[in-house]
Amino acid sequence: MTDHAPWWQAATAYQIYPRSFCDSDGDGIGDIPGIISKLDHLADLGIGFVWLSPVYASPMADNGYDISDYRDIAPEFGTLADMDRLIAEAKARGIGIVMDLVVNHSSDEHEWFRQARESRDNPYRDYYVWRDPAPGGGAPNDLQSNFGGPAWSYDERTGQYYLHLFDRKQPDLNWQNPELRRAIYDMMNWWLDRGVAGFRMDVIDLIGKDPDAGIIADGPDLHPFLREMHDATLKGRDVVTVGEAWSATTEGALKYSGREAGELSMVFQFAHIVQGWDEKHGKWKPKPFDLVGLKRVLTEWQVALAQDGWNSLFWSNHDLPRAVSKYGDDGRFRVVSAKMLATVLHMMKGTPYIYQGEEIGMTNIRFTDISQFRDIETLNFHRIQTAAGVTPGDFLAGANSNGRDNARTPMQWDASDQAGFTTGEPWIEVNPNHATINVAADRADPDGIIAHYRELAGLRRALPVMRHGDYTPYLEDHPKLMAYARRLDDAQISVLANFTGETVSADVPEGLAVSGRAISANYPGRDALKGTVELRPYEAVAILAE
Ligand code: TEU
Repeated sequence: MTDHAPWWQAATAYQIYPRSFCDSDGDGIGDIPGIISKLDHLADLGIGFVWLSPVYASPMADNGYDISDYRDIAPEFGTLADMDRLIAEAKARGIGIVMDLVVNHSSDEHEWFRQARESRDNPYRDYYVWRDPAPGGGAPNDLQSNFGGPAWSYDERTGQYYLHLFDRKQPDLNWQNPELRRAIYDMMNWWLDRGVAGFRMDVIDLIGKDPDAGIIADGPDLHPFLREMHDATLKGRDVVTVGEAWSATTEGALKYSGREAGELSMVFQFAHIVQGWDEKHGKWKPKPFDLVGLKRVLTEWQVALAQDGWNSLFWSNHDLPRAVSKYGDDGRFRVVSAKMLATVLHMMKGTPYIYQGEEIGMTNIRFTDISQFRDIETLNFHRIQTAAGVTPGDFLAGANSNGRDNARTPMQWDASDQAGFTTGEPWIEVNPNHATINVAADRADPDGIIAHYRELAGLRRALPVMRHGDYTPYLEDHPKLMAYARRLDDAQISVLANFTGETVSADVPEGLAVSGRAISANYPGRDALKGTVELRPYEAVAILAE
């Protein structure tokens, strides 16, 4: 199995949010030429493939997750020629470009939807989900949008409601229509023929929905559609596919990513993230960090996908807060805790995803006024929460702790005015801490966070035990430490990490005990785990048995 394992199991992935990565022309918005100018940074990190958030033509209601033309590039990001150049330049550095495929919905400005809303008998009408008003008037049912408010909007002209599980500018596509499905597969093949290395599939667990029955995620047609898609597009191509699936269970993940499933390479699921959200108010209400709960979920997934299927490993993405602010310490112990999080995550089994800026320990931003936020989800919730009487202070606490703009402040390249992101006015504020937290400064430090990530990517390529070893957790009820071992044949890696800013002493459990070589560490001088150990603040060590 290890010999014939697919390339993406040895790869480290990197997510780029193009709007916030690098601006080449001074309009304050990141773009494709900007990305090309930074490919050496990714090559140096040892990245195998990039998940590129959407760059397609879009009115940008949701920063590109609302696509108006699947076969063109948004002018603020560049041109198709730029995209071809990005694919080629990345490939020359051994990096694949994975496109974000947003096909649960399109933009309301897509030609399909413009046509569809013309008349009830327009040939494109059935590309979207239309329903008559309820018998007494009003929406067909009480389905709610993920961005707040009803999931149905009324179309005056044709007298019906259309479904949108996100913003009203993001009408849901009707996957029940075989012509729509064919049009999507053709478009996917068009990109694959252009040389993309695969797709990250946005909210793919929603495409099999049955809105009349109130079934949204994991609908009855989900897996049949994915198998059909696979046969029509992916089959026989050596590409990677990552399905975003908030609803996935461990059992479900095997349906998507099992060897025989014929669907996707892996799912990108959020059980470990949601575990940290408030039961009632979700992410908008901060909840104290619970390491035991976090470990329980991580372990559950490591164990369930040990024999078959494949995990995505991540702390953060463009929808989530910054890892070091959420799970580490973004003050005094920022650098060591960023490295600790990297070691703990990358030593697990799966494909690790670095979200842009994580490799330099970028932090959440603290906004003090609603005018500073840009995200459509946050702005919608602000309206709803304000109407419901939530105080500005409580709103800000929630938005600053879990809001999506945290991940979207510009990439911090250097200490200059706008962090080297743009020569113009950035579309969202640069974090003031860029004066000290930036790529140039971190890179200049041989002990920097970048160096730590580079090392981890190299180890993943080099060590079969890191890619394919099984996973055994230790100290599962310990509230401050995380511990696990990976084993393959005679090889073993033992990982022990302190999630607090205090020194913690612990007795090393028998199975974890090891002596050998520290292959990933954030403090010098530990080459064994034995007897009683004292872990320094946020210390993490991975030891390869010798
Ligand atoms: O996100 C899916 C999604 O459900 C998010 O709205 C999520 O609930 C929220 O952000 C929690 O933090 C995907 C994309 O990743 C996101 O950027 C898009 O806005 C969304 O789909 C719609 O395309």
